[in-house]
Amino acid sequence: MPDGAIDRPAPMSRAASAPALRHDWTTGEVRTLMALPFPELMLCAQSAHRAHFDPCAVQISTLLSIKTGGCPEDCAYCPQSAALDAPIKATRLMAVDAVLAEARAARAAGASRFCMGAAWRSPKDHDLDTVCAMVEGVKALGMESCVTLGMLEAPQAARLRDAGLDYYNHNLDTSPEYYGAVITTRTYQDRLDTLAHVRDAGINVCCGGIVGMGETVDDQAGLIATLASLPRHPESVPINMLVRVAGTPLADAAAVDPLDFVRVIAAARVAMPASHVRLSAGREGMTDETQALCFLAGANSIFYGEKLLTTPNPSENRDMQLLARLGMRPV
Ligand code: SAM
Ligand code: DTB
Ligand code: SF4
Repeated sequence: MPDGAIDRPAPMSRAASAPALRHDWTTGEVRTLMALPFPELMLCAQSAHRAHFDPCAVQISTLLSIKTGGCPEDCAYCPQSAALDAPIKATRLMAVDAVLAEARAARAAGASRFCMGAAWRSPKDHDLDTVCAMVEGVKALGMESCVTLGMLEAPQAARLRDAGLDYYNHNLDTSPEYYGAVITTRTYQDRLDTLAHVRDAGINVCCGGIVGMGETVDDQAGLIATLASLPRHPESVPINMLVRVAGTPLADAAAVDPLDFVRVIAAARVAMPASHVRLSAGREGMTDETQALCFLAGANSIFYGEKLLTTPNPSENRDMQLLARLGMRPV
């Protein structure tokens, strides 16, 4: 072998040789998986990851809040809820041109997907016209589009599909059992209904949850089992570490042990091996080493850009440097 070369295993033929996707995960099974010794769990996660993806590639999405604050829902984690005492100024829906200027900047910085979030319980039909124009504009820039607008009826999902929407984000957030401790203004079934409308419209589903809201490991496992038991695995699975925002009821929630967070990422990867697992909110407070472990556990997507919706995210430089240090590349 020449100097400096390493004896790499031949690249696996992906997907063709992978086991069939399962849709019958139970909470107990996921719980058992998460309780494995760390090296065993990492092996399971990496095997699943490599059967479907290049483990060195990270998908890059940039987020923009197109309508901030004043939301009628009471999600205990969210600074945008009007029911809470968080210092977020409510704004009107942004103009299409202003949104597309941000999308162009995100594309120039290296993002392949542009995600637009609105603090609504559900969109009004005239607001949906504006959002559809944004989706068309983002598509015309050659980027993938994603929106998160709250609950949707089937005809609204069809309109977004007709505008060319690639992904709809709608999180289950936690287990069915713990949901009522976090949100009282809507039900788990409401969320499942919207997910069905989006799926049936043929739009890719982006659906995940939050770790660090005081839930048990069983709740974390219950979330993953529920996601993995949907009729189609969500194509994108964002796993957020709670960003504790002053003024929200969860401002003083106990910090998450980073290794426990890595276990949730690994469980998502094993249960939904062909989905993109996004290491989502919470990276600003994470060390580079924790993020590296998340990538080793199968995370293969991040939010990129200095702001999430209302809270900070690592700088673009820090992210590009981290990926370069790990020999990984943005896609
Ligand atoms: N209003 C829409 C909805 O709830 O579906 C869309 C926007 S909402 C901000 C999107 C997601 O962001 C929530 O479902 C939640 O999972 C996540 N999120 C909100 N605040 C967060 C926080 N403080 N920390 C972590 N994730 C958060
Ligand atoms: C998701 O799962 N995380 C993103 C996106 N989907 C819309 C939102 C994170 C929000 C974090 C708190 C904030 O910045 O307001
Ligand atoms: Fe509103 Fe979404 Fe925040 Fe809940 S998470 S308060 S629905 S913006």
